[in-house]
Amino acid sequence: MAIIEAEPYPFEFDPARASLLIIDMQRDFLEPGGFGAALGNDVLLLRRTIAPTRRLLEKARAAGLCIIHTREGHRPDLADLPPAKKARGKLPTGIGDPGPMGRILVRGEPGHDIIPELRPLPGEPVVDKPGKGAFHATDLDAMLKNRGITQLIVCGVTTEVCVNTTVREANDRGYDCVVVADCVGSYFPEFQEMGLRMIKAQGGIFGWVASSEDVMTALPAMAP
Ligand code: TIU
Repeated sequence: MAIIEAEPYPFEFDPARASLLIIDMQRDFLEPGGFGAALGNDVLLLRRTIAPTRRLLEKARAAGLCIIHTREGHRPDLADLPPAKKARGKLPTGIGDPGPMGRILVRGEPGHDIIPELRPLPGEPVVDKPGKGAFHATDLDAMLKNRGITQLIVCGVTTEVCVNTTVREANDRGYDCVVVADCVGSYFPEFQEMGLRMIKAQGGIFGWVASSEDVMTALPAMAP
């Protein structure tokens, strides 16, 4: 057991029962021309998460931590795309439509891929999710339970959408979540701040918030 310095109070970290969960670090959210941009956002705001997440990912790999990646997206036939999600925003170019990185948020298209800086290694599960929460309509819960995992160290985008939704789903399923403040990003600075405050308020109503430095300090040293 190790301690992660975190808010609202130190987190008792058990690396053998923990997973690093990296949410939706996809080209469609972090590069120009994808879904994030179609929604009117400046994707550059998310890119500050890439370097610290890469450092944390490398350290977590070296420590032997379970790593799980997620991607938001839909089947090429869009059969799993709720009409309400497709219609939302009345976008001229929306989910399933052609964009500069292929069809937006469609599995198998270049924009749906995880950014090259954080590419999963063979053996690291990638969970394809049709919703904002990573537990909705996926096998993530079974994967975690099968590995005996009860603690999630959470990175990814965006803080107030897929990260918060996933943390809330995890919390209701009995997982302890630590959200890594500099490894989650929002297109909106005020949502970044409030998205983190909502997690750690009221004694950690949804979980903990820590810096990547503090998580890395608590990770065990590389096995010989
Ligand atoms: N729009 C936005 O902020 N996020 C999403 O649509 N998906 C995720 O957060 N992954």
